Formats: sequence, structure tokens, C-alpha cells
Amino acid sequence: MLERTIVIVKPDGVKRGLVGEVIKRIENKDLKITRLRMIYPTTECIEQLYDVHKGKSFYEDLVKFMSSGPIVAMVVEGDEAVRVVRNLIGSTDGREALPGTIRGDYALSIRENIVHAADSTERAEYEIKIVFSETCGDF
Ligand code: FUP
Repeated sequence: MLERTIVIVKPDGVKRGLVGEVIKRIENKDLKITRLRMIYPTTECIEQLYDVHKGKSFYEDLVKFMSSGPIVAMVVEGDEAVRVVRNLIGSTDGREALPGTIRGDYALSIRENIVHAADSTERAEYEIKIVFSETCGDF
């Protein structure tokens, strides 16, 4: 079934020059990028993006990290895009993520793990609305 999801290259991915690599892997998979935006996100926007993690031990460091520099957000479409993209990025902890996945190939950390992707179509719509709103950030 045709779905859309959101992929975000996190501040570490942008700083390390991995935007092109992430885009290449998405396009190689024959997924389509239909929107693309680079922003320096506000703390408030990141808090909304990660609302489900509020109160967890890692939440504050996560918000600080995600709002520490520019990010690149994309809307990605294709057959079962949510699951397909989650498989492309790999598991959360870069030390555990399988080789061949983005995190498996480029991350050695659970926090600084290069990319974010929505884990359901409902979350994708929620996150797209937040990250592509005027108030999420600017330069
Ligand atoms: P994921 O969906 O793979 O991005 O992972 P989660 O939704 O579980 O976590 C969101 C983000 O919180 C991760 F990308 C990194 C951060 N995190 C930590 O910093 N420490 C943890 O123990 C778990 C997650």
C-alpha cells in the first residue's frame, strides 16, 4: 500500500556530511522524496516531535542534541514506506544496528544515530505537520 513517512537527517548526520548518503539510499530503494527542508529547529519543535519520550531519562539530552544544529527533513513516499524506511535506517543503537543499514554503517551511538524516521503512518502525519510548519525553525 502506498504510504508516506518522514525522514530527518539529525544534526550529527548534517555535520558529518551524510545528507547525500541518506538521500542516495532512499532514492536507490526507489522511494520518492516529495518534500525537503533544511532548518535549524527550535527546542519547542523538537519537544513536540519527541512528545512520546517526555519524562524518560534520555529526553532532555535528546532534545538538546536534536536542536543543536541544522537538520534536513524529508517526506518520503512509496509502497509500505514506513516499514521500508525503518528497515533502511536500522535499529536505534548504532552499535547494534546491522551493517547495510544507515545506522549500522555510520553510527556508533544510541543518541547520535544520524537519522530519524516515523514508526507508523499516524506518527508520520503528526511529525510532518510539526516539522514542516513555519514555526519549527528557520535559519
Ligand atoms: P527510533 O525510533 O529508532 O529513532 O528510536 P526511539 O523512538 O526509541 O528513540 C528516539 C531517539 O531517542 C533515538 F533516536 C535516540 C534517543 N534515545 C536515546 O538517546 N537513548 C535511549 O536509550 C533511547 C533513545
